[in-house]
Amino acid sequence: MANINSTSGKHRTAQVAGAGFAGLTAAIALRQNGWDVTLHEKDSELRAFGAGIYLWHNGLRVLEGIDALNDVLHGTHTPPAYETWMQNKSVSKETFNGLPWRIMTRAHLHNALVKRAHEVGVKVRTNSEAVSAEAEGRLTLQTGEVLEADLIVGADGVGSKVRDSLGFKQDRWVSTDGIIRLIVPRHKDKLGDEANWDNTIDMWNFEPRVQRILYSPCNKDELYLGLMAPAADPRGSKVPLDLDVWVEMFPFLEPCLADAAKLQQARYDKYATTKLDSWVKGKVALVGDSAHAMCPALAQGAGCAMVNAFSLPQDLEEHSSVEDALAAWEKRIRPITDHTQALSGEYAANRSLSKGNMFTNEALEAARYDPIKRVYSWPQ
Ligand code: FAD
Ligand code: 5PR
Repeated sequence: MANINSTSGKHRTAQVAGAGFAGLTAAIALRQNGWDVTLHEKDSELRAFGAGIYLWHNGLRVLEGIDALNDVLHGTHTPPAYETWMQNKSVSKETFNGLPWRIMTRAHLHNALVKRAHEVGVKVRTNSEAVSAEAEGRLTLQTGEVLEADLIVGADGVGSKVRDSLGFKQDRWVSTDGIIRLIVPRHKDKLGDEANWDNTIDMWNFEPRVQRILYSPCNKDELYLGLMAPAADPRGSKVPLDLDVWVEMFPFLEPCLADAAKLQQARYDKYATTKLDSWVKGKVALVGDSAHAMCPALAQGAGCAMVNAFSLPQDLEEHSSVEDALAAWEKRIRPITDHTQALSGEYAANRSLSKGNMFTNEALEAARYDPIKRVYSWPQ
């Protein structure tokens, strides 16, 4: 088996920093390929932050590859269409040629990954914060403990300490539009009959002010709301919600908005983008937002992160040295992420999704990729 270190005959070891979608996927995929994996989470427990998430064919295929798909599909939703409205009028209904996609709560996806990590034998350490890494294969924890491994994975998110300790050249920027993300009860029976409330509905308004709601049903009970307004708009960006300003623009969503306004822990977040000269240094690989945080317009940040994480053991199987494997991995898989990050950033900057019908073949590039077969497998 290629995952047995030929010099010592022992299982190769990986230390993974960060138990978000990227770190969990990397840990499970490596473990499934025979690696001895320890996953470090700085928090006191493994839990998901944020509200809802879209996964497309690429991310769903990763879940299939790590044997977590059936668990995830139960209790999630594929809308009949992805609809776009401008000033309350429908401008497009997209169905992506049958390309699989799915909406779920972040907690649901995270729970399924945590369950799978335990099943395959990933060793999980909570209250374990990584502070730095070295290219030779060392991870240093906040406690001062230094761990040596054949592979270090920095999956510690947009503020990555692993990344920053290694001195990559980085470009980082933050958007002018931001978003409040919440899960609320669906209240489907109270929403009137002006829409198919099982659809995704991306509701844009430019008049009398810029305000948008991305309406995303996650299952029969839970609704993911993304409430977008420019950071410069004090009422639109206020948390907890300024109920009047949202109900005035979206009166038909009042039952859901009233519940949303009760959520005291709501946050307004701007979009962060990070672009690095390289994702790899020696035996250290960066995966997920630590390497490539992107605007969410194409809903592919986690999808790309999961594909990249799942791809790591594939390239590690094909090269005798970890250093060569990581260089090959970045060369092979990175172009999809770079392209998606660029187009997502362009869409966000120009508010392009408001035009409708923007999920072109190009925009769906990342979604069409099949990480198991390692080819674009859609349209079939
Ligand atoms: P994180 O989720 O940030 O996880 C990092 C983990 O590491 C956390 O658990 C953290 O506590 C831990 N940690 C941090 N520092 C350390 C440390 N030093 N040591 C140990 N542990 C540490 N993507 C999609 O695919 N679909 C979508 O629909 C979608 N919608 C989005 C909507 C918005 C508004 C935004 C902003 C993003 C969206 N994304 C979406 C992107 C997606 O959320 C991220 O790309 C993804 O969650 C990144 O996962 P990650 O594991 O890299 O990072
Ligand atoms: N799509 C999704 C999303 O969550 C956001 C956007 C697009 C699924 C942000 O919440 O355009 O900002 C977007």
